[in-house]
Amino acid sequence: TGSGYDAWLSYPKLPQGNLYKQYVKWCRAAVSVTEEQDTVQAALREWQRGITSMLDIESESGAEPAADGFTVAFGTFHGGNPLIEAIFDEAAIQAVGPEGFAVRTSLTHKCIAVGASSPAGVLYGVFHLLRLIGSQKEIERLDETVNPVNALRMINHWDNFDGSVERGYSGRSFLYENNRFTDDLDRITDYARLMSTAGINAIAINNVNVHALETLFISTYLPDVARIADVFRIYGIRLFLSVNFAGPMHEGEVGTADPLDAGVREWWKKKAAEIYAVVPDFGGFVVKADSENRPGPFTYGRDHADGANMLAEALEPFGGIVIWRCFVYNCKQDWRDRKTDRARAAYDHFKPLDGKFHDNVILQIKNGPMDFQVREPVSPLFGALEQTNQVIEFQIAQEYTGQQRHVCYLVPQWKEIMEFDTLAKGGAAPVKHIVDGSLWGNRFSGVAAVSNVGNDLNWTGHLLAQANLYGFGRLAWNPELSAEEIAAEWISLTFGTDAAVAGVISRILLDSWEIYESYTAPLGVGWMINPEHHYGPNVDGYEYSQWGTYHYADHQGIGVDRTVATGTGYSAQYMGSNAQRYDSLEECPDELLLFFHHVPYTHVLNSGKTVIQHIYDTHFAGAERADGLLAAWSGLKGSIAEGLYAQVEERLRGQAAHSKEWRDQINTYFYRKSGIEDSGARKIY
Ligand code: GCW
Repeated sequence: TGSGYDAWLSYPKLPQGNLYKQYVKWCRAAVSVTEEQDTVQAALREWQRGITSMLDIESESGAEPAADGFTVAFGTFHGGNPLIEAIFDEAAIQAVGPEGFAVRTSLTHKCIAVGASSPAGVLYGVFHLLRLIGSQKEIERLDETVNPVNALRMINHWDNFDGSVERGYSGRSFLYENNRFTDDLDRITDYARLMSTAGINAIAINNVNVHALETLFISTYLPDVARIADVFRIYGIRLFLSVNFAGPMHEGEVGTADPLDAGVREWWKKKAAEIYAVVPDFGGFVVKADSENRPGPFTYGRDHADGANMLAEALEPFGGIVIWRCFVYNCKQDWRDRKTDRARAAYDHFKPLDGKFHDNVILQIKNGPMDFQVREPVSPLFGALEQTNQVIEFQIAQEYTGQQRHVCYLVPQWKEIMEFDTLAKGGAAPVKHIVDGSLWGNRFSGVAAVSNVGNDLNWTGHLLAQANLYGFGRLAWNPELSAEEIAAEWISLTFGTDAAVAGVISRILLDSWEIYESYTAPLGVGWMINPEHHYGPNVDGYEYSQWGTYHYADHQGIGVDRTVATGTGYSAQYMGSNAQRYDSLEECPDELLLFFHHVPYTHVLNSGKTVIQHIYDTHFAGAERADGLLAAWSGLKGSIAEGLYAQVEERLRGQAAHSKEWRDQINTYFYRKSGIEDSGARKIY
């Protein structure tokens, strides 16, 4: 305790009181579990761990019920547990989907029962009950059926075999070290516990940039992969691998990677068979092709459908899927070229291929058209693909949002994106209904995100970044949960149920994205960061590079003209009134103004301020509010475990200082460029 290692499974002791008595009454003595199945047994262990820690009582499986007869039971509906079979009738069972569960307090049977169709559902249900107890909810009248909204709830690791983590901000990999798989399966088990209790059911264990040795994960290293899959399986998680599109050429086995070449197709089919021989529930492949110098079908004059379908054919007999990323753009641009627009790229590449993909291919689309900036519009591909499976890709790793040194609770951002109405099918088509498959009736769909974990003792470097990891899983499970509810859950599971403590931490989390945005990138412009490592302010850091990442600031104005009349025409990739709104200088929302328009510094925003004054004001205010985060946290000293307190204090102190550097770099740059004074006459260096 105090390290943060247990995260949302730390099960803080609950205060004595009426609820405590209620919990003890039901949970003491026996728990009825009759199935030996691994996942059900894992659920039992979690249950015992949870109530022992929260309530200070032991509960044995199979022991006699308490003298007064109260008990808890869990299992699958047809798993042979008489209590489960007695409590759930056919109608209740019908309402539970493959991964869902029902939880019911039966006064007749004096039993709280968790029933599910599958062992994984039992695990989710048991954790649900633990969460209810951990957040001090009544359990005497439970009658709920809970099913995940999204079928695929996936984590993508960007871990490399050498132990480094691309865009990793919490130490090194806990999967690999020095080109070997880890022997520490205990940590992998704890990781799987964390992920499954957050609702995750799929994990790709290696970086989408597949280097030489990682190319061999589907051959030489398969036995190691299988060991990890064995651990994940217990927790209802399917393992995926990122693969190298040029894999067939790698060991000189085939002279090409052309997806239409018979030898190449055979090679992948053989690989698939070999994989499924040792990992029978293998999830499938994640593919980054023709993207940032990775190999792909373009080399052979083929398109992405040719590439993805070839892999899909190899996996189909085994029930595997291909997750094909849409992060495809020209990364060798010249900044003088104002026609090429990276924001357009995913849509331009993939919209014409709609309907051409096999039905076990899923396109994975980043939430925005650029790259996980603190503010971007929603990718216009959402809504545009009517006949293609798709998942949205978020980034839990805070590459552009403070790198887990600054607090930035991202759930509110993800919520906003999920709620965005694409206007597909003529309206009321929010992103959440596209990615859950309901709008177009897709075979596969869901939500994926780049992980933020590493081998730091607290997993995420910044303790508060655990809220993003937990929050992603919860939101993937149920996009209707609010950012506030998710924060409250995470806080009580991590710190306990003291209301004053919860109030402070919740405020910090909920304000943090806005604060980070205000002292970093103004009005949707993005990219004002140091090249390569992407940490810290550098207004022209990416201005003259080849990556397509420009703000075009000069002495007169700033912003990217993406309008139809005079710009790149990107705004027309949206549907209906969205296209008009973004295209219009007057109607474009302030926070995205510079994403869509190039304007003079004196342009007046909808807020009534000029662009330049907005830049000054938000940067002064943001840096001040960063001090406020530290001050708020300092008030918790003595009220939470010292170890947890201290590690966050250290980060918030760093953030407060670094926010001043952001403020000053940005304000000075624009003051010098524009020559316009701050109306508040504050200090600009
Ligand atoms: O944002 C960029 C990152 C790369 C990453 C790439 C991607 C894995 O800076 O590090 O590569 O996105 O998503 O493929």
